[in-house]
Amino acid sequence: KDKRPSWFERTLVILKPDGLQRALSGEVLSRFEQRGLQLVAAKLIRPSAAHLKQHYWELRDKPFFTNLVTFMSSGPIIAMVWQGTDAVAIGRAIIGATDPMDALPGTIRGDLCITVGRCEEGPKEYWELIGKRNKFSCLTNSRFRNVVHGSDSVESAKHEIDLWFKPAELVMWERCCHDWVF
Ligand code: RTP
Ligand code: MG
Repeated sequence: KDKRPSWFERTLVILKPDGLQRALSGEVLSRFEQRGLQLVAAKLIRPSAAHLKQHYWELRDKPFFTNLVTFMSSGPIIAMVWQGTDAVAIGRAIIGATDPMDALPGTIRGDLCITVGRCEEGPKEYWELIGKRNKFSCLTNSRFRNVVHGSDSVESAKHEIDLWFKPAELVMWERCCHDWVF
């Protein structure tokens, strides 16, 4: 039986390449921090495609899988583990809906980005205008830019944290901060 207290729940959050390129790291970290989650691990890395395929393995049959992996490995990212009561659900609430067009104001995606998965739409003239040979050639550049990833369940959070961090990389705040205020 899992005897850990409720505040021990953890979620994996990734600041995606677009978030770093747009200098949104402070903004994104602030939102998790100010809500009251604790940062227990963080690293700036440029992940390999192989690593990202593992991370997004459940989406392997989706038509956008390859382009998602290419985009996510196109630059540095910040992988983080946030801890607190209902950290997974709170994390998803802070992040907002997958498609920024559906994300509510007040969420990261609702406040900080507009498009995802809409690049292939539009008239042929548009693609000629922007000099693309075909409508798919911009996929890796323009799609999937929704700033952050957040684990979607407690189970997948455990799996994802194991994938991105060694146990020793996770710090234990409760050992030094008994009177922490949320
Ligand atoms: P994430 O895993 O990145 O936190 O996003 P999510 O749970 O909100 O959405 P998920 O279904 O897991 O998709 C992972 C990422 O793939 C890209 N995506 N593109 N229809 C599309 O073109 C499409 N659907 C998903 C997004 O970058 C999404 O965050
Ligand atoms: Mg997901």
